[in-house]
Amino acid sequence: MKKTDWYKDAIIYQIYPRSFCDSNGDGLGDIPGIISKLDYLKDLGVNCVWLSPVYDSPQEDNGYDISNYKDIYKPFGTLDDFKVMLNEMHKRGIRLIMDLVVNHTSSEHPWFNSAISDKNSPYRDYYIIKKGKKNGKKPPNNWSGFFAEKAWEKIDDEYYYLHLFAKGQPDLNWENPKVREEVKDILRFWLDMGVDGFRCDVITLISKDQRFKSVFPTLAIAGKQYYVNGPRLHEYLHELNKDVLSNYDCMTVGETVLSSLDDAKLLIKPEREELSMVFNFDHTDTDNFFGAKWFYREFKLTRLKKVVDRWQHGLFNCGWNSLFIENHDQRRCVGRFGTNDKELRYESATMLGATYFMLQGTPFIYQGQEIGMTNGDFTAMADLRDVEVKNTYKLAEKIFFLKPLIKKHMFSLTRDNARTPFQWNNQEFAGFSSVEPWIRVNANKEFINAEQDLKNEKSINKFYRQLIEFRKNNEVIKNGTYTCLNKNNNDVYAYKRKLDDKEVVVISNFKNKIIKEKLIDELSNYKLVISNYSNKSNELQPYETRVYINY
Ligand code: TEU
Repeated sequence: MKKTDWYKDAIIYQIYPRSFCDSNGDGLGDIPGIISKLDYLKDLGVNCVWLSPVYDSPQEDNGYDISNYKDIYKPFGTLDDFKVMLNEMHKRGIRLIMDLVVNHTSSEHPWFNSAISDKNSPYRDYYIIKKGKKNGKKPPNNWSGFFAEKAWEKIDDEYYYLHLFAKGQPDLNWENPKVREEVKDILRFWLDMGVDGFRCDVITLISKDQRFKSVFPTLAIAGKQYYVNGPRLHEYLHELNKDVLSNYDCMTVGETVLSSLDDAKLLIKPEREELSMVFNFDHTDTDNFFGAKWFYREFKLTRLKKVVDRWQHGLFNCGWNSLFIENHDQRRCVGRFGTNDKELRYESATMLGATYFMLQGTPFIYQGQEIGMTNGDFTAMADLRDVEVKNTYKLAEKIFFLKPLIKKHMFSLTRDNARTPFQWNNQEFAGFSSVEPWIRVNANKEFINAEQDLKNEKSINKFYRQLIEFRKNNEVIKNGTYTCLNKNNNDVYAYKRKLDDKEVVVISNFKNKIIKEKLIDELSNYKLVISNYSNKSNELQPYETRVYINY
């Protein structure tokens, strides 16, 4: 099969199945629900879907804990439903990429059950199982994971298993060639069914330094120098590529937490034959310290520009960027990056949309982003569902300086913010379900919902349609250079894309105030093609955005 670069022309919509559309009234989204909304996606103009995990799972981490890689979580539907969905997508010119979660399985996966119940099990070596220190009283080392817990859990008096995420997510042992063969087998299973690629969950964690050394000091994510971008990462990815991925016309996007631009280059330079793209988090970390979201700090536009400049220049002609401002682990973008999720919600949502959409790379839209859904309206711990926030809260209760910090930001920073039910209409359960959903519907569904948005004169969805339409077949956006026009300006983001003598210029006001912008005077011969105000003066309105072309 000849490999093509179709992903460079993709506009990818992420579906978080639990929260998208519930067809059978059990409060959980499902595959038939997704099928019923495919025309909505087609109308939006996207040509690819990234589906968060739908595999069988005890759902400790909402499906990122898989107990059977070749079946569907029953409340979401069946394999037959999945095949119908895939076919219906393809009929509409929409490709499908699956979430591939293979750093860890669920602790309810039969491999793990066998591994921990029998020391001689052939599956024992599928996981990272080690003897504890001090006759088993202490874990093998002092690593901690991503969900505010120690990384080792006891199996019996002597042994522990490694889990970099929740206890129910034991890490696989990629050193074992049999594990790698299992992963290849999973890839082939779905690719042969016709899926078009994978978003590879925490893929940079799969290779662990086999010395399993303790670290000092033991801050959050202790030991990361021994398990992020580990010694055999590139070898493993190249192996998957060579043995499986290269035989299909598919793409991969790796989720690369804690990775730099240089790390990314090694993962995606085409000649290295590893991944197609990566998700980096430098831009979503512009409003925190140390890349740790709980250490919140005020957003600053110049900081964002620096990051975007670095990645746009850094991957030009040697890799390909992924572009995103939301996903299921991030809070909603309206109200973030200095914007406003109340009276200027339309302006904020559209400004952010236009600003990232004209960059070089493949844009991703997270469900609900295209109608300007906001963070959840949580007021009590009982409203929250996510294992990460629950664990973090537990830890914070024990550590005096963390407690006030986390309590203050818990509701605004929890991943649950992105996971509230999709607001289709203003009915009791937002048209998502006929019963009380698994996580509460935001009360603002009364006025923030897809049906209403599409009727509004100021429709966020229709603005996104314009962005998508503009990008399609646009060579300047696809291949042009990127230049930031006002690096040190902390209020307005202006950048130019250029290919031969064709130019696209984007100017976005990141502030809730009117700003006189001299650059606009220089664009008098350019055509204004997209904007979120009907203003033509050189005074930018709050959160105004404009896209100009010279051709
Ligand atoms: O996320 C990896 C990851 O590092 C994030 O969970 C991160 O720790 C968090 O967003 C910080 O707030 C991936 C998935 O996207 C996530 O949903 C899973 O929970 C996680 O892997 C484990 O599979």
